[in-house]
Amino acid sequence: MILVMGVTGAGKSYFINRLAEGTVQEGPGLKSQTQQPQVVKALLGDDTELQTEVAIVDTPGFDDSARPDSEILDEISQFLAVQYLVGIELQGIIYLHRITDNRMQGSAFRYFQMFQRLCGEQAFGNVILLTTMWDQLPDEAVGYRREQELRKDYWDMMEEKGSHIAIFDGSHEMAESIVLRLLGKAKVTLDIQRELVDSNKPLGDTLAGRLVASSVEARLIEIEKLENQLTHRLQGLESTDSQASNLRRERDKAKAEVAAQKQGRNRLKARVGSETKRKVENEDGTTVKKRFDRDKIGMFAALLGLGVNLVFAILPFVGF
Ligand SMILES: Nc1nc2c(ncn2[C@@H]2O[C@H](COP(=O)(O)OP(=O)(O)OP(=O)(O)O)[C@@H](O)[C@H]2O)c(=O)[nH]1
Ligand SMILES: [Mg+2]
Repeated sequence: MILVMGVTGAGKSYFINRLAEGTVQEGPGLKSQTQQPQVVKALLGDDTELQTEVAIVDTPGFDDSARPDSEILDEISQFLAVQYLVGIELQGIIYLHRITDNRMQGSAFRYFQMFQRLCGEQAFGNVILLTTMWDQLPDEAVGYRREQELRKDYWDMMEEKGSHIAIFDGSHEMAESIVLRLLGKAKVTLDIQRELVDSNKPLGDTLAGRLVASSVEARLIEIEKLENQLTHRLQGLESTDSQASNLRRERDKAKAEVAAQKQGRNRLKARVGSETKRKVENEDGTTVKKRFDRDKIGMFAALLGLGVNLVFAILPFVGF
């Protein structure tokens, strides 16, 4: 299995569609498009006897506007726990970053920090850090300068520990060669998988979860303060005042985010490992195992309630 990760709009679905046209939905990049992980199944090799199955998983990214980080981490951790428990080999992670972004800030920075902790240093050798959207730059030199900054501030340290850094040119050939590069690697277990499944830690006690928990607390303080300020301002206005309806809309939005952040904070208490074990064991004994027999990828998708999009072939398998 190979994961495609990165913040919303980084080009994850675009990358997968370059591998297999039309398998996942791309979005305009402003609002998160991939709400749930999606699985695309591929066959490697041209000899039907020897063909191996691999799943490429399109994942949801952090998004400043729509969903709390904790909800996204919860989702990612659930499929990582299932993958580990079902016994699917994880060969690598493709981490995408838009070169058109001026600086690593906001959700991109939070996500990257979370990503490093989720993997753990021992898994960095199975990571490809890939910059996207070079064709959207007004001047390539800007891209090379940004890449240098990214390397100096964040990526060099991962490269030293075995990550590979590359530029995605948007082509089918390159998408395929990146996948093949990872498929040549030994399987890896991520830190968060050991923490959740082997140590049965609550999500919020894992290294990645602790980071997300502290950003949830900080955001809650900020947004509750805003909600109170808006409520206070509304109290001084007549309900017919033209300003009032705008303020009320903003206040309701803040209120909804407070509720969503609190709900996300609760999910950080979940013992995702044992929840998943229960799910795998229960389902395993009955329908899922029978239905999928030795098709672990099918079982993975069924346990998570995900669709498997399409089977496509990566050829040739030899020569790397
Ligand atoms: N020109 C160009 N457009 C790209 C590239 N990568 C992505 N896009 C476009 O950018 C937008 C966002 O890309 P997606 O692939 O949907 O982003 P994502 O990472 O899947 O985002 P979420 O699903 O929201 O997490 C889409 O309109 C893509 O077609 C690229 O390398 N070049
Ligand atoms: Mg997507």
